[in-house]
Amino acid sequence: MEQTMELTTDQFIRDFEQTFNEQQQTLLQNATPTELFLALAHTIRQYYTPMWLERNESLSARQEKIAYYFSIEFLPGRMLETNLLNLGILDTVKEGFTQLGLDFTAVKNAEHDMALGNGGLGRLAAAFMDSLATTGYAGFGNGLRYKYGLFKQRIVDGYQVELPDAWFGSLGNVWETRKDHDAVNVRFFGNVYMADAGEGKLKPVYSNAQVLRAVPYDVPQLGYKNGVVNNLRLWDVEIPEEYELNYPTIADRRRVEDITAVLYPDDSTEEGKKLRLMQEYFMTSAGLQTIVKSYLKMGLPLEKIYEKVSVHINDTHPAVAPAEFMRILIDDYGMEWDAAWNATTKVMSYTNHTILSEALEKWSTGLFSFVLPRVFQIIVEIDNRYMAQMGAQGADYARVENTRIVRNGQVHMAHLAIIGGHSVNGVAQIHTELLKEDTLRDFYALTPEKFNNKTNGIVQRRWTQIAAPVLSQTIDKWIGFEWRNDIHALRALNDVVDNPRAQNDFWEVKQLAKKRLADYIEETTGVHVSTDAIFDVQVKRLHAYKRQLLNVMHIIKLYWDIKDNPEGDFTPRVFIFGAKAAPGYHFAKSIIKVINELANLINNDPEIGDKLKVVFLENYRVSLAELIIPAANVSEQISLASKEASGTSNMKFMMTGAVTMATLDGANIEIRDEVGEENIVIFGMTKDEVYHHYETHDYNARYLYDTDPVLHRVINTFVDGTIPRCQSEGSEIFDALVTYNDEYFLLEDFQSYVAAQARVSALYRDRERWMHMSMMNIANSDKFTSDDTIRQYAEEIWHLSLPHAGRHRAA
Ligand code: 8GP
Repeated sequence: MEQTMELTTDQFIRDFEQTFNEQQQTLLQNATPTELFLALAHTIRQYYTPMWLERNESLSARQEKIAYYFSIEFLPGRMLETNLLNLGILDTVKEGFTQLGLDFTAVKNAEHDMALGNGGLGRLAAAFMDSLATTGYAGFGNGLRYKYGLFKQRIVDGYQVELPDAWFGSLGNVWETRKDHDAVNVRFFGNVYMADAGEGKLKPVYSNAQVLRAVPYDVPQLGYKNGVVNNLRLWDVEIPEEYELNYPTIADRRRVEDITAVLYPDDSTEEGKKLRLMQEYFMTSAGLQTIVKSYLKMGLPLEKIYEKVSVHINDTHPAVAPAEFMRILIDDYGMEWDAAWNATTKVMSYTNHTILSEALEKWSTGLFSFVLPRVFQIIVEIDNRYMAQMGAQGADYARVENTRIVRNGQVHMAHLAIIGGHSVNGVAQIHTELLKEDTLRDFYALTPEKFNNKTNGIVQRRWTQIAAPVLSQTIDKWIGFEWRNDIHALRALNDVVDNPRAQNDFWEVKQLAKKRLADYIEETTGVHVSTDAIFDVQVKRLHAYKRQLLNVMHIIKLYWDIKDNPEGDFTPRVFIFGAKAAPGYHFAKSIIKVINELANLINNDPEIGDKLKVVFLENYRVSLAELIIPAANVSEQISLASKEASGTSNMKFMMTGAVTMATLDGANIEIRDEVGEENIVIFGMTKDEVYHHYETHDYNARYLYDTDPVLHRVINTFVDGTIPRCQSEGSEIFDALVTYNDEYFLLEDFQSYVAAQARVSALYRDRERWMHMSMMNIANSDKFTSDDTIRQYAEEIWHLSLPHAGRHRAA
């Protein structure tokens, strides 16, 4: 139901000027974009604050069930435009700025991305926050208030250099509100023993524990034109006054502040591991403590907390939640074990985001029991009872053994999340199937009822109305405005995909977006790219399984094709990369170096000219994605089949009219099902073929290298000096591909990739055919709205009902 704020341009101008004058005490004309941004943000705060208060009051008055989404990452990017769009006043504000003679774009760009996340997982968490508010469900986020977001990437001499991302800077987070009254204490370390509590009960007694204060900062999450404001709660650490004497030096304090300093501190050392475990426990414990407190305010029995509360464990980082919840119920509120366990398993649910084993966190029992002694005791008890119960049910012994929480001196966090909850989901159909048949197969055999799939989604409003305003207007022109409120109305575009005038309009839209990106490329890299070329884009974290290197191998092949035959007929291409490599991931960084040196070689070769360009855009992040994605003709989604759990950028590219170059992996498969086989370009092995290689061990990369002359030449290019200044990186790549037998089967998929790319070139030259494909992608992208994904989570996992409309909702 649509409901926008009523705000005239004149009223906005008055409000804005008043806030500005109160805050900045200078003339509007003299203000920097940052000063204007701050004043605008504060104006908006005044608009949504009454809605926020009302939402909280109405949820507690009606005793609505609330789902809490626990995640170590949230990656909202910039919030200004989203907040304006969702309040329904984006156009009014833009108009107001025009009347004031101010540059809205400069002001919007003054906002620093809120980058409290790495990539897909964090962006999905942020998308879910938006969709929860938009669908109206009571779903709140729970995470950490990092002072530094994901590192800022600079490219120096072709190498990635990591700088701190001081997003918080001196301005702080303009959207947040500190909630002192909800602060709680969190305990680490020390010794715990059980003492007699009378009536035959025992209670834990702590000695020498470190007690830290967790203080929440709430960031409002606005629903799209519905007056709903949900809450993203980010925890910060402080030293409680009564313990200040324990931290006499600044260095002592810094060690505490480290808990909320950075996302994923380097965990290659024991100290680093300890810090990470502390972060995870800190946000989980603080969140759960306040959830129980606010539940009890309703005066309902604690045993029934699952009727009003769901806790979602986003990947394994908050997977200590079931044990901590047990601790709170038993130790802090005196509940019996069985009642507490019943409540816990009904409250908890878990999403897995990758089958890569490094993400299924494990802690050594030594470290875990040192940092969290009481929680460790509880985990051991959960584990023992699990064994006993499974034994009593006659479950297969080997399976039970494989699914234990404490095993071989390690605490398996995913196992705790699964045993301690009622739901496990993957993030695309193929991924969920793989969890069932491979990664978590023993769990699936023992408790199949817990497994379900929830294919990811994206906030389509951001990727069209905010990132691609001209595309949005063109959609309006052809099918009307309804799609802006009901994304499924976008399907009406199917009727015009073959209309030559519509095709022409959408072609022009893409050209404009390409021009915008081309200008940015020239400005930031000095490389001139022609918008007549195909813009072929791969933007995502750099990881071997995502196979940026396969893309590079194809580029090398094209390079040789042109060098061999400079006069040949060639469809020009611009290859655009954006990718951060994890700071400790050496091989990924070598790939970045090679891409940059290859780019230098190609971009400066006059014989190549505009036929081929390669660009690496540094510091890929949400706001840069908003510039890049709408400009793409080709979306590279080329992970080894089975490895990319879902992908979400694939959905954003599709929605803005790029054609996907895809392996049958993750959500690519579901994209194919929506657009039809002929409107996507598929290549490469299937997951079953990949698994066949795993089973038979028959893969021989060296044989392919030796027998395929094209491959041979391409791979030699890494080491024969053709690409200057990357000798050692080139040999690492050579070794990975040939000497160490090519873990991600690039050589096997190479020829099929090259053929698929040739098909793309031919298709692009047939503009009618290409525009048909491109528009089919836009027209059928509605399936991937995170609003629908979140509805499924709300209904099928969290069992929420839609809260009644508040005062701010239209009748
Ligand atoms: C990502 C998956 O790689 C991606 O396919 C998926 O779309 C996205 O999650 C959202 O579901 N996984 C991660 O970002 C991930 O596993 N990160 C953890 C290791 C930190």
